[in-house]
Amino acid sequence: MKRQLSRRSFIAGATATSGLLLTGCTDPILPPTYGSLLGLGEALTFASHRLLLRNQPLAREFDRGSISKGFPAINTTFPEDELYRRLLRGQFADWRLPVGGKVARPMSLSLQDLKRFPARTQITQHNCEQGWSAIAEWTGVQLRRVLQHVQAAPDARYVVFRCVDGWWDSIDMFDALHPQTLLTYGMNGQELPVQHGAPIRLRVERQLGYKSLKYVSSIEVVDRLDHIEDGSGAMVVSYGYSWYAGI
Ligand SMILES: Nc1nc2c(c(=O)[nH]1)N[C@H]1C(S)=C(S)[C@@H](COP(=O)(O)O)O[C@H]1N2
Ligand SMILES: [Mo]
Repeated sequence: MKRQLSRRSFIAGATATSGLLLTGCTDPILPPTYGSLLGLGEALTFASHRLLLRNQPLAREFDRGSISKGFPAINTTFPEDELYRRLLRGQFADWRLPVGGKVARPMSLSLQDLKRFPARTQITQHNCEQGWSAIAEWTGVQLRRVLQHVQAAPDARYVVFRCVDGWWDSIDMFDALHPQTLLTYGMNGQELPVQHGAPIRLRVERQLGYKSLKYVSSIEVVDRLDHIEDGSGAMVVSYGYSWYAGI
């Protein structure tokens, strides 16, 4: 269901947002990269999105006929990692996904474990920051089911993902608990192909394509990001991209 935003409520929202930013009530609503001039624009976008999308509306879903004939595969399309290649040869039977951090029951999940959760299938548009987009059908488990299963701490704030090819990124709980945020193992009705991130690829539908990590190798629930890697929240920040890539 779409809700029309009146100009008045938009202005009210924007004012409230900048109010929140200005009062120094920074902690709960700012992306980890807010402490710079560049970060200010990102923080404003982030805070407005959190306000305007607070009812967690779904990203647009398409019908089967809209699925793109060719879906580009870019950046890493076949990780060079030896262990990865061995697991692939065994059809990922020995692959495990550690889920830990601020959770009551840390565990390592097999692909079968992930497939035992209720599945969700969605046809969505992937939007790459490099200017292309493509539509595909994704099947997987909602991240929120996995977070529930491991009993993520109720006050945890972010989920950090690491990948076989060294990529890492994080999302906040708002996006982590969104019904369309999936750990996918299927694409267009087939097993997820290697070039698109087998065995598990994250889908974060309301952010740009780079947040949808391929080859996910671990999940960590945290309440702060400053002690993770370089503290910026995402590998791509060092390449000039923003941590929050809301669309
Ligand atoms: N681990 C990992 N995740 C990744 C990438 C990558 O190279 N490695 N590229 C990102 C970018 S910029 C995009 S647009 C999409 C590309 O996904 P595709 O190859 O399935 O089209 O994956 C994103 N996730
Ligand atoms: Mo991208």
